[in-house]
Amino acid sequence: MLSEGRVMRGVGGLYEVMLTGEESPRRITCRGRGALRRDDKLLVGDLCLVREEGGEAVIERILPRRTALVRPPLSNLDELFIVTAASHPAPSLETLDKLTAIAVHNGITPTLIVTKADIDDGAAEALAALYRTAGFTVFVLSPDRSAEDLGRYVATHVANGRCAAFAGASGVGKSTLLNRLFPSLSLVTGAISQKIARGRHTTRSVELFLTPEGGLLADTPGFSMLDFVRFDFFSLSDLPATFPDFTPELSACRYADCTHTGEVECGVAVAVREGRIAPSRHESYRALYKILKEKENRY
Ligand SMILES: Nc1nc2c(ncn2[C@@H]2O[C@H](COP(=O)(O)OP(=O)(O)OP(=O)(O)O)[C@@H](O)[C@H]2O)c(=O)[nH]1
Ligand SMILES: [Mg+2]
Ligand SMILES: [Zn+2]
Repeated sequence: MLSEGRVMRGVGGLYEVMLTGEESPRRITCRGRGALRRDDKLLVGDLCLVREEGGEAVIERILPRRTALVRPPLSNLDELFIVTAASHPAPSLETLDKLTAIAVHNGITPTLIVTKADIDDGAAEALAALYRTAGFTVFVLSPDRSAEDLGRYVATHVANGRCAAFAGASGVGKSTLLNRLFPSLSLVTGAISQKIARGRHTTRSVELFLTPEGGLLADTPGFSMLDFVRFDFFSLSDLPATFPDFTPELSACRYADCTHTGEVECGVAVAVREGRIAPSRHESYRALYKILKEKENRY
């Protein structure tokens, strides 16, 4: 008999699956059948069919995925919490813009969390203002600020089988924040290096947790780079729609085939001049345009 479950974590070729078809969720350790055994075939978040036989559990099949991300490697996400520190480590606006773009492209709602406002309150508020202007929901946190608003947001948006992840650079405080929201998790956290002001990759693997509201939430290892040359996150023609703050400005472009990278009478450029779009958003867009254009020319 096959039972339906969800892959909660992968450990050395084995997978922890939460069986969902039963009255109370049960966790079992499974191996993947045949070709599914290869590391990149199964993703945390996958819904799958499991066969239990003679004391052994085998994942027979992956059910169709709604979404699948390579960074962080997770499937079926509904929400992506993009975590950045106000300082230590310094935020990378380009990485934030790439992550929001990837989420938007996949139909995943991106939400920004700015941590470490205690280290640089001004930087935290400036970052929050920038991304609120771009239309995203932003939470600003520090040890001395209440996490109640974020807790409420998570309780309502990550419930009843909806799936979310915390993602962002190493050392920004993803695990610290998850522990604060869900004290029973007791995730390991680590100090950032004094010398290079960077995290030390304390969290090593992606793992999903069940929330009290029946949602699924993942802690993920930090990453510093989203390599659009190496990975096909999306193509050049998809790019404009991944910057939703540009959309209302595009009707003002003089040319129907405007690339929004420097044409005269470009709606995006006008919006930057008039303060509706942050210059950094336009810079990130242009950087992505250049990479995707070169990539398109190469193939
Ligand atoms: N001052 C300050 N320190 C914080 C805050 N949030 C987290 N930290 C510290 O930052 C360090 C890194 O926190 P982690 O939670 O391990 O960071 P992470 O994002 O999970 O890092 P990886 O697992 O490596 O991806 C720890 O020493 C935390 O105590 C904050 O709001 N303010
Ligand atoms: Mg961590
Ligand atoms: Zn334009």
